[in-house]
Amino acid sequence: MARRGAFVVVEGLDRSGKTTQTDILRQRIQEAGKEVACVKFPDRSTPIGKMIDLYLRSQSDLDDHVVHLLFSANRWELASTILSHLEQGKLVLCDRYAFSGIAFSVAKILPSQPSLSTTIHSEQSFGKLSPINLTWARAPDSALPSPDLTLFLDVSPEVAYTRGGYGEERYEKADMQSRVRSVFEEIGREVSADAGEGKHGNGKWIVIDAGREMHTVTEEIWRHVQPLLDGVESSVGRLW
Ligand code: T5A
Ligand code: NA
Repeated sequence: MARRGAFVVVEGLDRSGKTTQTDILRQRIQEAGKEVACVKFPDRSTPIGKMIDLYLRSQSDLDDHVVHLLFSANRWELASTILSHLEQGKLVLCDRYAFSGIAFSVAKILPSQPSLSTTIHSEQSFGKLSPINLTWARAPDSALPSPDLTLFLDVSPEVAYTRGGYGEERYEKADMQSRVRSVFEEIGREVSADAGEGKHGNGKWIVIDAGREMHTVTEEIWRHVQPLLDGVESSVGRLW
């Protein structure tokens, strides 16, 4: 079987440097003579992406469940494009993916000092509508192409706060960011546990300390991506 391209996702908190690092990585991959296709979520250019953009800029208000489904639909809009790039042997580099979808939606319901594992798995309802828990949040992204590698750019909300532009959009508040970080940690533990048990479903999860100098972060990312430049033998997995 011909080798397909690798699917690499870059995740992290707001201002962790995802876009900066994916741009550098794209150039490096091209300099290495390999084909690369870049995607970014949310993709604000599609009709659904435009609704998300209005919401993020606080120009519209939407129910949390609705927003969650829009973010997921935005990924489904590009799912077949991602698959065809991979089949053509291109490495797909993706700035945020379903992990962001879960982390941000679930973080909204967490108390500031979360007793995380009970809260995010809880089915209980304390309002008119059930709050978004991990099980519900995962469902709409189920069966999307799963990444071979997710690089989680970890940065403390305090460091992120000092970086340009922080504070302009809906979720860019320190308490929200630390809750998002907790959910990402939980997701990372689960993905790593699955990989450890030999379930390849959701690929590998690597935490990168993104609070360091830009070029140090770049070099560490490159060490993980370089082995994937010649593609992957196995077929593309599906999420969860
Ligand atoms: N969201 C997203 C959901 O709720 N559900 C979903 O399903 C998805 C996909 C918008 C929001 O949507 C939420 C999450 C977000 O809150 P976005 O469009 O990706 O998501 O957000 P952006 O505003 O484009 O990007 P971020 O804020 O996440 O920033 P990046 O891409 O992480 O950071 P970047 O590269 O733009 O860098 C930020 C600044 O830091 C500097 C850069 O020069 C820049 O000024 N910087 C560094 N400075 C010092 N040291 C380093 N190592 C640095 N790296 C970068
Ligand atoms: Na970005």
